[in-house]
Amino acid sequence: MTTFADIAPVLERQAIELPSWAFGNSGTRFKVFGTAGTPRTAEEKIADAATVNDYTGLAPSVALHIPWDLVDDFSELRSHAEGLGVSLGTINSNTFQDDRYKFGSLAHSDRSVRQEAIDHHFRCIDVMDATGSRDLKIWLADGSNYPGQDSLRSRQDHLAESLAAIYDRLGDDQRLVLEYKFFEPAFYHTDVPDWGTSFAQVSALGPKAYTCLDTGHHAPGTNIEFIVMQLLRLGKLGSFDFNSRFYADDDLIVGAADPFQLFRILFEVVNGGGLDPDSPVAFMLDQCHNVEDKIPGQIRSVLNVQEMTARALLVDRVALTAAQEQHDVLGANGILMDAFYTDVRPALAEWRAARGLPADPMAAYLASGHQRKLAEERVGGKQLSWSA
Ligand code: PSV
Ligand code: MN
Repeated sequence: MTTFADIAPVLERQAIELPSWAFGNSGTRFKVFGTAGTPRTAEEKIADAATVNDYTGLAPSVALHIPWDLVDDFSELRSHAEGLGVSLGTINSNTFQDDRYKFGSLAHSDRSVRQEAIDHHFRCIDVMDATGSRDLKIWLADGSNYPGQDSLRSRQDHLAESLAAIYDRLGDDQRLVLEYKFFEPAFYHTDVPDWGTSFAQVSALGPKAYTCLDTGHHAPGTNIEFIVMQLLRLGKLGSFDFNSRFYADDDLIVGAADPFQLFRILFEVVNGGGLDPDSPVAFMLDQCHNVEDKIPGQIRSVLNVQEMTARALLVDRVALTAAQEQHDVLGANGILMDAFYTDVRPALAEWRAARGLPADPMAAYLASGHQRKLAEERVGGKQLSWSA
């Protein structure tokens, strides 16, 4: 039997990075709705991320997207964050919103466009030097829409060359994580569509390059936990972008669409040492809150990850191994399901209270009046959204 006391030390070190863009307005191609109190500056986004951490104790860092979060002085932004009790985390590059990248960026057929994209990543590394960030996250919109439009093979070779140039620029303590996505915005082929391609590319680079797994970037029915197991086994799972999907890359609250899938993923994370103290795995959210308030949306998200982590840790592994060895199919499955169905919320509430955190962070935030205060204070200026 594994008890809550047994798993507490792991919960203690759990950290989930928040995306700055979760606090801006977002939407679909049909409409972006504004919300009162939405940040107008990178500083305000960081303040909102710090609020999530204040209520949960789970989110000590915030990821930036460049150029969405471009400021004149990143050292100042770093001090601002640290003053609020959070650090600046992953730097996300962006080569998907500029006209020059219409036919791709790091995999483009034209050398000069590739160089511009490489230079953008060099600037991101400069930002990392100022913010103290460890990870450069690369997600590419590169791909094509029609068979024959471009050479799949040459683009892959260009990509390898571009990534090598970026990798060479990394400092000793910096890492590159390469995210994959099977489609969108390109619809015929994507240059980094799957974990295998990301793995092949990062393996060619060296030990400071890893794969980033965004839970929304797989075809329906994909066994994501198998990929998690494999990447951990290969030592190349660098980070997660957590979110939920019903249909495409929905970017909804993690654990909202399929809590059982999140449990299965975290079960493999635990098995593969992803929560060990020296683990290379960074846990991040990549979400947008189109119709719900953003701060409580992020609070709900990190709590969902914590709850499923606790359940995954509670699996009776001794009993499970014994059942597996005896080929006790239903017994083994039952042991896993027992942990999944355990309501850890009362124990987590107590655990929080013992640490001076609100027992119920959602209720405490709603009762605090903070959301109303932000709406009153943040008048004028231009609310930020999913763009620079
Ligand atoms: C692409 O869909 C993606 O998952 C990448 O991580 C981007 O940086 C992010 O979404 C923007 O929300
Ligand atoms: Mn992502």
